[in-house]
Amino acid sequence: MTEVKDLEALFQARIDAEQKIEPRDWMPEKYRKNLVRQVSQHAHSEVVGMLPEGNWITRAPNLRRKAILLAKVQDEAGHGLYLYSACETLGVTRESTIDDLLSGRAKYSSIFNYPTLTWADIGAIGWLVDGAAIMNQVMLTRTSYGPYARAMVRICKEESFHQRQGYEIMAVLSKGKPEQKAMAQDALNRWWWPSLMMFGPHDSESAHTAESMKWKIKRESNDELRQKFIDRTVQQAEVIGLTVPDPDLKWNEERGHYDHGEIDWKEFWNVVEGNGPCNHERMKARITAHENGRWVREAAAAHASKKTKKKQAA
Ligand code: BYC
Repeated sequence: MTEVKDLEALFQARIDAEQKIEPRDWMPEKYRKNLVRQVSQHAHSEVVGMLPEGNWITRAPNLRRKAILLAKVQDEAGHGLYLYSACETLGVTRESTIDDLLSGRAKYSSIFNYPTLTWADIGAIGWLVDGAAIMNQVMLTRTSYGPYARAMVRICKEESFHQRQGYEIMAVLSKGKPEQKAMAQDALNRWWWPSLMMFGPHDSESAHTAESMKWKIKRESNDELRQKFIDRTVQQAEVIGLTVPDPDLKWNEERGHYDHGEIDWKEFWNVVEGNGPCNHERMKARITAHENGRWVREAAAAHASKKTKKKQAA
């Protein structure tokens, strides 16, 4: 009989040879659990992520903006669905995964616990939040687990459109009246630091990075991705005449990167632990939506069982 140690060595050899791991392949239990953790948190983030922007659908400034925002929010729902499906291929049911979110056991991205106070926040979310998301997710199109990698290909195409539409909102506001430019700057001021927190703790504090990199679940570390995001976004801010709210931000010729100020990790962990400005509101909205959808799930299940019975009788 093959020993677990041998199976693990074979598994690692497949990862090193860039072969994709598929649902029926043998995998170490820790690999499976790590993926369920990351993919389910990712799915929850997509679904909870609909709430801050959904808040502005009825107040979009014109029909064009409203249609774009509606489409974007629907895209996020779709991303959640692909990711819940990818999770199911790892042997967990969708019901139990969603239950973990609604009972508060599961995490979702800290960023969605901040409020959207003005229309410029919709621009800032697209530009910064989707911008940070795509920076992190492009590497996930090459993640070692097949169903997750394939889901990420489509998600990234859509996120890239989201990022562009957010940047365009910010560009238009920045060229507008002084009040509009001030609104765009205020949104950048409030979303900048929370966006940097999306990448997670520093590598030295990150519980999962080393193992996830060994298994090629992640291909770049939290700090590497955060740095890439800063380098790219600072230049985009300059182009539209906005100022990144970090007095320590400075181009470092030697490193070929921007140096930046320290992130407030106390604020980050406070939000992750459920005490951010909107944590309670977000959970309440998800629980209400789940309750309101109960009759749809029951009707769909009844219809499916009626169809199965008909087939069996035939
Ligand atoms: N917020 O060991 P670490 C989107 C947790 S949605 C909350 O570095 P890892 C979008 C982490 O879970 C964007 N918790 O973890 C949707 C861990 O706790 P546990 C979401 C965070 O997994 C709508 C602990 O801290 N993107 O695109 O190696 C509109 C230690 O962290 C956060 C994804 O989910 C955080 N920000 O690295 C617009 C991408 N950061 O699990 C946009 C997939 C860390 O031990 N996920 N934690 O209890 C990943 O790439 C990785 O999971 C992370 C963290 C980079 C986020």
